[in-house]
Amino acid sequence: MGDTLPGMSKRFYITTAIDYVNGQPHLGHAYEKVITDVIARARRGLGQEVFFLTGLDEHGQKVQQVALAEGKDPQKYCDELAASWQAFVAQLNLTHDDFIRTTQPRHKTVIQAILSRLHAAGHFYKAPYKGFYSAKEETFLTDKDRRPDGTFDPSWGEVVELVEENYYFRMKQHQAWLIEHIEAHPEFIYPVSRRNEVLGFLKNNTLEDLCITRPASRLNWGIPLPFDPDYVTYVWFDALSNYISVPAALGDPATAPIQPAQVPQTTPLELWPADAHVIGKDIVKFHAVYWPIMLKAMGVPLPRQILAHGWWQKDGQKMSKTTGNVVDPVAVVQEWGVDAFRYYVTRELDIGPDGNWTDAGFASRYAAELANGLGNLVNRSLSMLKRYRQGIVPQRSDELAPEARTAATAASRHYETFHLQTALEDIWGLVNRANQYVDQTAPFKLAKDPAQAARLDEVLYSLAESCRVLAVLLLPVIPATSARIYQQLGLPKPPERFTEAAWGGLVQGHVIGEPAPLFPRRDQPPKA
Ligand code: ME8
Repeated sequence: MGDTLPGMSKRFYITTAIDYVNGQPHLGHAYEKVITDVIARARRGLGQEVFFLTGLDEHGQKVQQVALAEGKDPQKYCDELAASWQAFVAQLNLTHDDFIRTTQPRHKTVIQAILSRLHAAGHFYKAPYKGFYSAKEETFLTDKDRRPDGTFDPSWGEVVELVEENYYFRMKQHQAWLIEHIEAHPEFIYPVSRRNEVLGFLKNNTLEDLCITRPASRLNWGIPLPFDPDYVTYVWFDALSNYISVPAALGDPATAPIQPAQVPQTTPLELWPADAHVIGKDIVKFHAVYWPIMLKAMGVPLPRQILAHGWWQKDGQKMSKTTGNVVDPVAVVQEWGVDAFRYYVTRELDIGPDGNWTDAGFASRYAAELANGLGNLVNRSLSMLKRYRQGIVPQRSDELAPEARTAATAASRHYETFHLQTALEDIWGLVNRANQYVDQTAPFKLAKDPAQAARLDEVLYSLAESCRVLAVLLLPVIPATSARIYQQLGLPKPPERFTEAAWGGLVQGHVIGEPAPLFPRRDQPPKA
C-alpha cells in the first residue's frame, strides 16, 4: 500500500501565541488570531491539511495576583475567564482545531516529561540569584533596565531586591549552532528585519543561562518540577512548550522523545515540526532564541517559521486601559459584523510593521471597499440577473476570465507567502475591474434594446461568475460574506479549494437565489 492513509500525512501546523488570562481580549489578540486563521484557511485553499492551535497561558504570578485580588482561587478565576475567551474566539469565526489551556492535565503531563528528560540529560543546574525583581512583569531586572538616573521605569511596577535559589538552563553551548541555523534558514524568522535583530543580538551578546523556575513558596500557581517539588516551572518554559505538548498528547511520532508514558492510542496526527508560529514583535526573542534551544535539548526538530507581526496603536498612541484609548474587538464585531473587522485588520496591516487603528480609517474602508466596492458589485450584478433574466444564468462568456485568472493566481501566491494585504489588493483588482465593467457595458441600457440581448447575456454571465470567483478567493478573510455570496448565487457553501476559482463554475440554466445587501451602508464610525 503506497498511499498515505487519511490523517497520516504531515499537516500544516500553525499556532498563535497563547494569551495571558489576566484580563479581557484586546485588539492585538484579535488581530493575531484573525491573521493566523486567514493563513490556516488559505492553506486549506491551497490544498493542504491544516492543524491550527490557539489557547491560553494560565500560570504565573500575574494570574495569581489578579485572582487573589478578586478573592478567587486561581483555577476558578482561569475557568471563568477561559469561557469568555472561548466565546471571543467563536465570535472571530476562527477555524482552530484545538484550544490549549496550560492548566489542562494533558499539558502538565508533557511539561513534566520534558523537564525530567532535560534534567536527566544535565541541561539544568541550581544556583542562588540575587537581583531586582519586577513582580508585575515576572522578571528579574538588570542594570541595563535602569534609567539614566539609576531608577527603574514605573512601568515595571514595584521593584524589590530578592535572593533565591533557582534552576537554570545552560545556554552557552547553544549559541553557535543557533546562529548557524538562522543563517542557513533565511525563512526561519519573518520578516527579515526581525531576523536581523535576532542575529545581531546573538552575535553581540553572550547568552545568559535561563532561569526556568520560581520557588513554590513565592509562586505556587505553576507546574511543579518532577524532581524538586519546592519549585514550579517559570511561565515561559511552560508556555512555549504548549506548541509541542498538544502534538505529544495526540501521539505525534515526531515528538517521541518527550511523550509521556501514557499517550492515548487514538490515530496519531503528524503535526510536528510546526510550520508557523504567529506571534507579536515583543516575544520574538523567546520564540527565536529560547524555544529553538529548548527543542534542540529535547531532541526534536525546530519549527519551520516564526512570523512576527507588529503592534497596533490607536490614533497614534499606545493602547492602554488607563488612558482609555483601547479598541474593543468584541464591540466592533457586534456593531459592524465579524467580516468587517477581519477585513479591516488584514487589509490595513501587513505582517511585520506596526499598525494604527483609527475609527475614521475603519469606517472609510468599510464604506469604500466593502459597501461600495464588493457589496455594490455583488448586489447590482445579481439584481440585474434577477430582473433581466429571472435569475437564470445565461450561456458562458469569458470576457472577464483573464482578470479573474490573474486575481486568483496572484492572490494564491500571496496567501502562500503570508502577504495577506497584497492578496486582498489582488482580489480587489477584480472587484474594481468588474465594477468598471458594469459602468462601461451599461447593462441597464442594453436591457432596453432587444437587439442587444446576446450582449446582455455575456455581461450578466461575466458579472455573476466574477462574484462567484471572488467568493472563493475571499473565503480565508471574510468567510461569512463568502457564504452569503454563494447563497445569493443559489449555490451550496463556498468550496475551500482555490482551484474552484477557475472560470466557468456557474452553468447555464442555473437559477440564483435572492440578492440582498452584504454590507449595509453606515454613517457612524465604530464605537471602539
Ligand atoms: O505574551 N498589537 O501573552 P499576551 C498586536 N502569554 N499584538 C499585540 C498587542 C498589540 N497592541 N498587544 C499584545 C504573552 N499583542 C504570552 C505569550 S506564547 C508561548 C506566550 C500580542 O496576552 C503579543 O505580541 O501578553 C502576543 O503575541 C499576543 O498578543 C499575546 O500577548
